[in-house]
Amino acid sequence: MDILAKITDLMDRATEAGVRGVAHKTGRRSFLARMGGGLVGAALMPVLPYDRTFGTAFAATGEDEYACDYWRYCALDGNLCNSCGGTLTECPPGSETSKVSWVGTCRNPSDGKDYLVSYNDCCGRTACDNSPFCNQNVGERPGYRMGLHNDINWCMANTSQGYHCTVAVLVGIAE
Ligand code: ABN
Repeated sequence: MDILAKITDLMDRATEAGVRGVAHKTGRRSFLARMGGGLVGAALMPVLPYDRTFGTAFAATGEDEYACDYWRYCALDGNLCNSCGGTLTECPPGSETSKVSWVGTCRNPSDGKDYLVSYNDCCGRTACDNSPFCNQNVGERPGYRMGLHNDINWCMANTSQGYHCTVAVLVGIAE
């Protein structure tokens, strides 16, 4: 075989290997596999949770979870933990959740439903001064109506009773 024939043979082999590689990647089986994956993904799409209001519920109500008039705080008497290094539902570092709490019923303006909200105080630190002291009283009654009054330090049953702030945890839908 002369040198020209050898070069041609080499080029033939390289081309064949390349074409086989492409055929393998874009072959019928891999096409069907990708189609199958796509179909399963498309079938699952409707059951995945997502904000079906596309953010308009929040925009429409203008709710601000750092303000005392946020719907979930309708019966919250205390400092907002999300302004004190915690979140809406979690105590700031160094404080612990109260063992007892006050439960209010608040209407969520974005779906019109009434929710049970547990107001737990966060205990074991001095009062947080980075938040306004909120005093919202939907459904609350004067102090002589035991159990219906929210102006109480709920850290009373904890070892460390210093009051820091209050979280608002959704615990159910009111029937
Ligand atoms: N639940 C908050 C709180 C703490 C101390 C006094 C009144 C209210």
